[in-house]
Amino acid sequence: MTDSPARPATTIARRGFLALSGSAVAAALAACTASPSPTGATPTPTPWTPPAEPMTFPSDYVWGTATSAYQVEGATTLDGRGPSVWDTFTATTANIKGGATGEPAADQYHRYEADADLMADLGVGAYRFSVSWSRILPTGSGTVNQAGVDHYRAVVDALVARGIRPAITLFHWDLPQALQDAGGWTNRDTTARFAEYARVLFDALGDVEADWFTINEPKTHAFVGHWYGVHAPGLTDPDAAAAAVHHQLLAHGLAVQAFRASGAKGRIGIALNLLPAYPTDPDATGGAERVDASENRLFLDPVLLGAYPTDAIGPYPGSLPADATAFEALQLTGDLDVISEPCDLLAIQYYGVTGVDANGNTVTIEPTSAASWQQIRADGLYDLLTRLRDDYPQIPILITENGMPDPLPAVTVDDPYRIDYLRTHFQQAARAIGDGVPLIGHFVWSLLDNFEWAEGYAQRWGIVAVDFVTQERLPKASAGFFSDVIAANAVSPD
Ligand code: IFM
Repeated sequence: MTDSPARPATTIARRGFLALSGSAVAAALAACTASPSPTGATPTPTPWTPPAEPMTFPSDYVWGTATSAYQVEGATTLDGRGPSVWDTFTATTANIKGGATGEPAADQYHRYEADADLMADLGVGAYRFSVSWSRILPTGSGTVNQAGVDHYRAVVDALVARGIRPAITLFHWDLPQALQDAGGWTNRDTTARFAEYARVLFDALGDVEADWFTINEPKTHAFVGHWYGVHAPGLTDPDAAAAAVHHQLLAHGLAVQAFRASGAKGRIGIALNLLPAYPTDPDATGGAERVDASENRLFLDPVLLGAYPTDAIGPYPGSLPADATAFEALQLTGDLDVISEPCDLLAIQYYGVTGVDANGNTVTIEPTSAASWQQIRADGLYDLLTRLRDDYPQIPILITENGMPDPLPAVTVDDPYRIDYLRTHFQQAARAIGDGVPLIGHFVWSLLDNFEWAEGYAQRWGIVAVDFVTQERLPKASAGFFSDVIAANAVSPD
């Protein structure tokens, strides 16, 4: 995710629709789309208070923390790594707050052992990290860089040695620049290159019991990177965004097929950022359904139901304003069968909600964090989870990101707001489990303060602070809170 840039204004004069609001961008940015039902927008939550006794989780519930390669690794030119779109994008200093780059980030390339110790001390059961594609295949395809493979083998071994389950994301937005030069995700061939890359990793690491995530937040990468121009590769073309949606989803399906064919151990799924959309009044229901379609169903339906929704793309407020006919033309026979290749789990990333007004514009209805796109509402998580239970039944759900930034850019270890955020979200997760949601685990974003994309180092999302000069790790109060929750496998009312 990123801070909320202004969504490109879309005025459709012929039909007289209004320009889209900037807050619609925030909605799309919101790291994770909730999936409203195919039949309607998310209902207004009913008030709920936690029980007086601690709420316990299933004995095999997974508690984890998460990061991604470009955000924490640094070492962007070491050991044969090729350049990615984020190296290119950050080279233009105006793209990123403070002119920051992914160098040195949290230097985890060199510090993964110490970070694994840190997680073991906290009692974390799983660590979600991503692999840098251009460390494995420096030009995205062809000759494998063994040093890159060896690095991730060492990371996985360090985790397993401490009893921490690896949760491996294949693509967290850092496309090799050479593939971008050939059209990136607008080029169908990138899907075959992704499957090639995935096969290398399944062969190299598939002996380890792990969770695999194909694509992280395809919505954010498509919309923010290809439509808003705020993330790499910095395009401002809704049709490119639509192509990036389809091709990322197709790449996901191809990788799932490759996973099955490889015989790799573990489970596989896709990580979708979902965003519950609440109509602000009865006239806003239609607009909220369109926001739901573009934010949530555009990703959930093809993966889990094998069909795209018909109301996600087009010249209407809340929709992705691309050419729907051109989007259909990208879909070749059999694509949706590949995209809906059965997964073992659905990974969801939840940060908050959006309101939608009678004009179909997204609006702020809840307090925001330092990330202006983030409207915090804990019971939105419950609504999202129960909606997934009802509309996409029987697939286990894993929350692979959930968290908030500190209010100020300075290092702090005193973060009562984050404790409150985590406590209330854990409560809603426990509530959902009690109501039959097959939720199997919860990862906090993030383990460490890190490079927050267009925000550079100005937004700190870690439960562990990082001094980016000394690389010292300083656990925040929320890390202690999280550790206590893990130890008890329960969350108390306050
Ligand atoms: O930092 C991001 C992450 O890369 C993807 N999900 C949202 C996080 C916070 O913005």
